[in-house]
Amino acid sequence: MKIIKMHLLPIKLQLKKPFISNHETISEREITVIGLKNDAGIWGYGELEAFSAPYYTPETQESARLIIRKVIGPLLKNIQINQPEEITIIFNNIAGNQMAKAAVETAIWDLFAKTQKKTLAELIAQKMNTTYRQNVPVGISIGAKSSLVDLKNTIISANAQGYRRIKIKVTSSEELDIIKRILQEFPDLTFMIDANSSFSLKTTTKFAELAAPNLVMIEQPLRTTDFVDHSRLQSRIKTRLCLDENIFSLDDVKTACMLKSAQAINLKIARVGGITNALAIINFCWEHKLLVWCGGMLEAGIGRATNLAIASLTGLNFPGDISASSRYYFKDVITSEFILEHGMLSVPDELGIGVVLNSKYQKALQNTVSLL
Ligand code: OSB
Ligand code: MG
Repeated sequence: MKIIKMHLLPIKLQLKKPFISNHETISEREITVIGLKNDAGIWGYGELEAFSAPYYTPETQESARLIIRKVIGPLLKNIQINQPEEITIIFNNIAGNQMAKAAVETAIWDLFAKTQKKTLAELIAQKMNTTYRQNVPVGISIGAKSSLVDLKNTIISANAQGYRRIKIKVTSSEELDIIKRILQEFPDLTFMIDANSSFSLKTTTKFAELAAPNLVMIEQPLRTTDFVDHSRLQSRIKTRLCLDENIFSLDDVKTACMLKSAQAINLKIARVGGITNALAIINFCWEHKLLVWCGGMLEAGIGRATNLAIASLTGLNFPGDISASSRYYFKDVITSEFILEHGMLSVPDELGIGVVLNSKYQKALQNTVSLL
């Protein structure tokens, strides 16, 4: 197929509650919807997941849109694409800018799935020589809280809603005392903590005391560029470490594996430059006994649908950070809603990503000028 049109629509969504991590507090989520039209008249959609400011990763919504307009768009012009993987080979010539690449690449996967009259979940499972699950068990990520009472209530509510695993953000060593109490008070729930790079090797002295059967991993305790100190820390504690901010590519996963920096990988399609790279990472992790699972970054409906398609893979069994649509936003960009039932979200059965942009945004997208 050939891509004949590319439209970008920046959108701002108000969060129900500010989401607090060590990097920043997000009250308003800016995303960009990417619409690609192919030569058969089919539309594919992607979501640009960079944040507005460069704290979690170096890219921003503005920088990524610029790269899409100036670098990625021209690369798409007049080329014949026979398989979605071909585009990754071309995009991998661009250094960094993984989220810009992923926004366009995921839209191309959506196009291919629709062309082959498959759901994206079906196409991905087929590429991986496996099957997919119609209902996907999911977990929740809870932003940092100012009080123990607030944190406890949020945990009780998340559990009542059915989430299979609860991730709690931590930003300082003092908060680990609170986590220790939580682990003791809720022995039957499955927890993990995410430090978003807020510790140094020196401030991790309390980590060893946290070891408990209901704490399944500690995500990204140390600096975003570090593999060596993570390895030292992992060798000192029983609890598995998981890397998030460090992982932009399969090479990063190989580094983590060789250095034993972690035993788990939080995989985000956007952060690794798209679905093709994500699948290569999953294969590597499965071969090397690293626990790999699908992370999230406050996605709107298109990104959530894309995550769910990959999370549905049989074998990717650890519950991902994929909440119900109602968790973050008052109003989503798509016409349908992902509803949590028995701690699971169901994979849409319409073709491709299986969700549709609502009419307001569909019109607005069509009214933008094509960048091709
Ligand atoms: O560290 O996994 C993270 C959100 C934004 C940026 C980074 C992270 C997160 C989350 C939320 O933890 C996951 C989600 O529910 O989308
Ligand atoms: Mg994280």
